[in-house]
Amino acid sequence: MAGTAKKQIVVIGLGMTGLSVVNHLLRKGGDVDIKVIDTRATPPGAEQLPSNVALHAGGWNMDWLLSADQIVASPGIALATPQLQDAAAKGIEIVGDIELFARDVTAPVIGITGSNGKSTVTSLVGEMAKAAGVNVGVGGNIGFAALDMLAYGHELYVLELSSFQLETTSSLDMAAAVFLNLSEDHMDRYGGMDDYRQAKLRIYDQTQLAVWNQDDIQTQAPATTQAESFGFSQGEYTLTRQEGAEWLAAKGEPIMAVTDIALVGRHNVANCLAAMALADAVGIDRAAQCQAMREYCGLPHRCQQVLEHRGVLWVNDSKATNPASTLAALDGLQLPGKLHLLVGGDGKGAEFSSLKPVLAALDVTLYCYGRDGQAFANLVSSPVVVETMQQAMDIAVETAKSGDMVLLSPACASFDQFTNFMVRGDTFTAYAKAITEHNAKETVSE
Ligand code: LKM
Repeated sequence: MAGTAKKQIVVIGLGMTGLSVVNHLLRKGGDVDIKVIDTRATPPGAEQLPSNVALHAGGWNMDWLLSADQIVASPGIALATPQLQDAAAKGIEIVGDIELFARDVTAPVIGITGSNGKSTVTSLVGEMAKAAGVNVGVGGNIGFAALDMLAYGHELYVLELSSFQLETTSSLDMAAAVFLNLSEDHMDRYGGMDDYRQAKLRIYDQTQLAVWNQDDIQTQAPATTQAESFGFSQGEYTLTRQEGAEWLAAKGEPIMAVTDIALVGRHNVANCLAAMALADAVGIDRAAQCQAMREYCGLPHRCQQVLEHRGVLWVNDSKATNPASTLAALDGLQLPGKLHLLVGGDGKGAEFSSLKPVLAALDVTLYCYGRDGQAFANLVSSPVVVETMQQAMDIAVETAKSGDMVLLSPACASFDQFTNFMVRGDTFTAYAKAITEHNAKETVSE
């Protein structure tokens, strides 16, 4: 058997990432046999799986798993899963999609992690690179899977990296990397905050430049890191005063007025400083950086105004999947009327008490829905507790008055009731349109 056996590769978890792994391995060719295991009964993307790749769905196949030469695990499956632990104990290599990307990429890579802001910084650095005329690939944990981009031979890759992706990555050489901030998230997958932080700190293991948030000491690279290091917020990339106004500054040089940034909110000023540090590291010129900061208005599902109806604003912040993200949405919010805030879903073991003082300072009705909706009910004196987001919206459309805002910023993952936060945001937007139109017709016929 030895010498003739093909390399057995088992991919765990289908979906977009699993498919990108399979397609990458097929493109590479060679003497490999690829199999897929997905514990879900109907794995997403099964219909796109090439027919020559075997799939075991709805549970484990320990024969496949334990006879593998390499296991490629989805970020959706914990390494602590007993079946994966059994494979690891047998000495079988377990990697993730980003590790496979690392082994084949030849162009420079920028990596971005953090509890919040990573998609914004990833997209903004991508816009800076595009403005400079660079053929850039932007993806990873957002948009395109990293391995799907490899086939296009970009000149630069900007990757958003989740803590789960970093756990299964060990040889990603980067030109620059940032750990933006740390706040409570994913406590259903980690033993505690330190485990979660250690996973994120892996981003600095093989980077030439470590960019960290000097307002959040937990993001600092360990003393053993070989990399050069720059700080943002405080440090090399900070704020200064120029012509009586607040300006972004890089290494002592004023760059542009904060009021010229298209993104809104104080946290986005910090995001711009981090993006500049990363862009500088790969030689993207300052004019291109500034153009992107003046023009880039942010992501869908991130505090996105979806409609205005009878003076009521409907805002989709479905991307708020942890409490700090919802806090950022509420920070500095000023309204002529009342805030109708929709929270709840899959709480991932988080504590929501940090929202209490902020809610106390607002004229707010709190709508709590989903599996962990109850966990929010003690934050205000008269919460509206319902089962679904749509039920909350039905009540909000009847009670909201001109000057009010209906804000979906749930502080939770969506997995209890939706496929992902994007589907949740699209559902919010479509349902808001439907019920406000209905509400308009009802009034006309009355
Ligand atoms: N075998 C097998 C599997 C593989 C994967 C079984 C299985 C899964 C579940 O799939 C996923 C996919 C992606 C589970 C995840 C994914 C991503 C769990 C967590 C994340 S995440 O943390 O990176 N992003 C979520 C978060 O909470 O931040 C996004 C939440 C949302 O609402 O979209 F079941």
